Amino acid sequence: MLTLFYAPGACSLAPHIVLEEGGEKYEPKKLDLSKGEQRTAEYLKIHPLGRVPALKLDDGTPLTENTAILPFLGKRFGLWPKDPVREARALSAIGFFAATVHPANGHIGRTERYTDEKAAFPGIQAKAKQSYAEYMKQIDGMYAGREWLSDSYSVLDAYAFIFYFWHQRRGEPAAELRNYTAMKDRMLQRPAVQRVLADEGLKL
Ligand SMILES: N[C@@H](CCC(=O)N[C@@H](CS)C(=O)NCC(=O)O)C(=O)O
Repeated sequence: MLTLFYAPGACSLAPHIVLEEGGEKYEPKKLDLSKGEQRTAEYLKIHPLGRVPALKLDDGTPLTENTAILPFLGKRFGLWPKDPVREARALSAIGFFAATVHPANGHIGRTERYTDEKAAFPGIQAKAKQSYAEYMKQIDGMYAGREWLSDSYSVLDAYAFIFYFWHQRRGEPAAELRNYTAMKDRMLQRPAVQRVLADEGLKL
């Protein structure tokens, strides 16, 4: 059985949704990041960086990083494109989300990781918010004229959903992202998404 280590409202929301969509029995293990549960000696053996998500595979070995976890789960549950070109495009989107969009969020919320100079925080945060807003527009464009990022619902949509949620949670204007907002509304219709949001105590 798969085990997911997750924290409410974190980027682990994507694999959490995908596991719930998959319909297989899995073990969800909630970590409280504010209490530092991601940095215990026991958890660091699973994820040496002390982050979520982490997935324990059927054989008990850990898998970290959304870039690996999401394609793995997607293939297991039929939420990943089979065609080689579509798969390459899916990897391209995952790379963009993980290496560009998510780090911009980190610069806003975890600025201490990027400089020791407190005086530099506001400038870094302002620039990162600006970049993040640009990325939101880019993702909005990726959804133009389509329901889902790939040909059908896939792990990409669960991943994209988080960045919209974070943007909205910061009080940024999200409704003007019309395609992205419509996708978020489609996500909210899905029973698996509803169950995960209830479990994580999140409201969109
Ligand atoms: N590149 C990693 C990022 C993981 C990550 O930064 N997770 C955050 C939550 S979104 C975390 O665990 N933060 C806890 C901490 O930094 O102490 C991935 O995509 O899996």
